[in-house]
Amino acid sequence: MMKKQVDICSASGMSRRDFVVGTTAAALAAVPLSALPQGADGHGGPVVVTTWDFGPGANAVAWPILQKGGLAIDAVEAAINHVELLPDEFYVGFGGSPNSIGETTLDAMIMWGPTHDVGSVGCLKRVKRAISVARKVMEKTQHTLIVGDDATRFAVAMGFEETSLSNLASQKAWEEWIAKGEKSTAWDPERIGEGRKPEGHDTTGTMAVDTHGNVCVGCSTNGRSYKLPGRVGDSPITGAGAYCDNEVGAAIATGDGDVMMRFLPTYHTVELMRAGASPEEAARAAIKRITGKGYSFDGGIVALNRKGEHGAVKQGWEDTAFSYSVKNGSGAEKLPVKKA
Ligand code: SD4
Repeated sequence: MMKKQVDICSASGMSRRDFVVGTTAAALAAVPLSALPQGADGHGGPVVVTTWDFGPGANAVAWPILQKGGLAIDAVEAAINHVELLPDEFYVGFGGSPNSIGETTLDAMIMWGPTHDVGSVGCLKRVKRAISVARKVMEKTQHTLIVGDDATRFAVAMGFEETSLSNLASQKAWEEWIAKGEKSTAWDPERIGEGRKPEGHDTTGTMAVDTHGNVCVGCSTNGRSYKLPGRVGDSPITGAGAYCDNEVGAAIATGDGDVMMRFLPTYHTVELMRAGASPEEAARAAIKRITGKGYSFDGGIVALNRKGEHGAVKQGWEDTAFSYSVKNGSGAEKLPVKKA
């Protein structure tokens, strides 16, 4: 059985540099990495793309890592950590939207293109940097997904601090919601057609191609507000919340994960790009697959191919300005997302 990569490259005593050359640029393996021109195999790195309004800040954290020739996985983790630790961000990381009993729990996933390796955590409790715990699952275990209190125990064993994820904002939101005396939208059994939309949610998702042509994607969220305890959304599910293939590119989903995860839309998007679709065309087709079954939902898909082309579409979110941000060698932009 294949051993999980330890810290990506140390499993077989390779240096990180050897690992990157050996796994992602096999045809150029005899060439020292430092001698590789950027985009030697036609890839568009370095480039980084992040969802929602935290995109510019997250990309600004990832960019120096990519620019110096660092690995996409380090850039993606740093970008997502940045959002997870923002004190005022309500839908990602600590102090965010609570579940129906007032607890904030986190879902996160990281996927590393060169080895097609994944680490995820679902319903992670009392640990702040969910994406980094997910990376430990990937690097230190043979598993792909660890959930709940056991994910917390794993994180603590890996050296993460156990701490409350509540703050005044999350407590206040929960108290106000309880005071309204309404049942959570999470109790609505049917999402086909017009139903009550899930209350607030966002996911930070970052994908990058590094100077060596390695593709990586990651995402992190505290899921939907007032979810039932134990609920795990689409974000830590491979091909649902995020997906990448080193030969093709990556995609990230955000929105109503309870519906979207039924269609593995990021896997679908990447496979359509493999077949020749542009990122926007692929994302649109993946969204249309969901609406084609009669679902009315709010959500979006952002895609990046390994050439560095990007695109996104959204469904619903009539009053919500969904955007994504891109940083590459030509500059930085924040782009509004069109309807599918
Ligand atoms: C979830 N997809 O847990 C996430 C939340 C999200 O925009 O991305 N909302 O369902």
